[in-house]
Amino acid sequence: GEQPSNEICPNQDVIDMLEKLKQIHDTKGTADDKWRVLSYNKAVRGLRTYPKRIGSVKEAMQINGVGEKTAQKIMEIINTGALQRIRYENTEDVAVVTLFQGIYGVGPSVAHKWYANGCRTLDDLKNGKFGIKLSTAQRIGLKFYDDINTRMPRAEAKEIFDLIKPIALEIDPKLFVEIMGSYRRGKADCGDIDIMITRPTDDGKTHVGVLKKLLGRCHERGIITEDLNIPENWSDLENMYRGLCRRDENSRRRRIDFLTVPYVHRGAALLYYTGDDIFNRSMRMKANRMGYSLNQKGLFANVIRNPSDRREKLDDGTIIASATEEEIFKKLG
Ligand code: DCP
Ligand code: MG
Ligand code: MN
Repeated sequence: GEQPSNEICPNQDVIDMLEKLKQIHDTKGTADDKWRVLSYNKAVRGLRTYPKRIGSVKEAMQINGVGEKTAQKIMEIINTGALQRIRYENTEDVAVVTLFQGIYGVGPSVAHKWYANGCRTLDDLKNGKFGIKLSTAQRIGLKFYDDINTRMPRAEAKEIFDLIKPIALEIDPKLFVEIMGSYRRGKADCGDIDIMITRPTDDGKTHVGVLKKLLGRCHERGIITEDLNIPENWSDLENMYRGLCRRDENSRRRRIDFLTVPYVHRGAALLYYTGDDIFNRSMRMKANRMGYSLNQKGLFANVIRNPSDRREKLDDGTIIASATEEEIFKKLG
């Protein structure tokens, strides 16, 4: 389940320390760091449900997702109350780079580049110091830095969704409009609002054109306030839009994403965009173990991959489930 349990975790101090180390690796963002983030994620998952205080490296290694190196770190935390690795990894750039990565559209590489150029504060960026040029989206991200980095209560996500859904249905009553992401997982607060739009095609029509119209009307009504990423080709069945919205003039700005997909892919897309990312990874692994391949378009059989680079598909295979989540779950047993 997604919600934290009410029971007290006997290894909470260990989890907190590993999360801190994970955060540092996430900020550094090299390929190695990314692997470490994944591995600490797995370990923390296992630790959360482990019922008693860990007493040895050997015991720690029995926990799902905990390897030898992590087990040693766990015992270091338990025995000393600290983790030397955090001090070693927490170089002076980490705080600044973390700050910069809070700007919409800024990832580890840009944040490190700005740091290397001499930038240290958001004001340095606002004032164009050190010759740094911001993209339009980054400028908006900087302007609404606090709003964008504040999660909203799920009630507010619902209120905003309830404003937008009727506007969409006004445009076309046959639309399928669904809220996804953390809201659909039942989380108490949401980083953004993720909305899917699609439409059955049995009458020969599609949802093409709806998103552009909807965004226009939401802008007119002051619900959407800034665009961050606009689709390149409005005539595609599959589009992604990212922007900012607000419930009313007195509310904070909130991040909002719209996704349009072909109707036949809605189940796979719902599954993927509801997540979370760790759940998605396990689902893809489960599919792979059964000889299938799962992505946001569907579940595929007979995909042929390049043996020397598994990421490259030599044959897309045949789609065996995609319209509903139920059929995907069924095929995966
Ligand atoms: N997703 C994913 N891998 C990514 C990014 C996203 O699998 N790298 C999927 C799972 C997410 C979903 O897309 O749950 C929506 O992405 P969000 O970034 O909106 O994340 P959430 O809605 O889960 O959380 P938040 O409340 O922070 O928005
Ligand atoms: Mg979200
Ligand atoms: Mn999102």
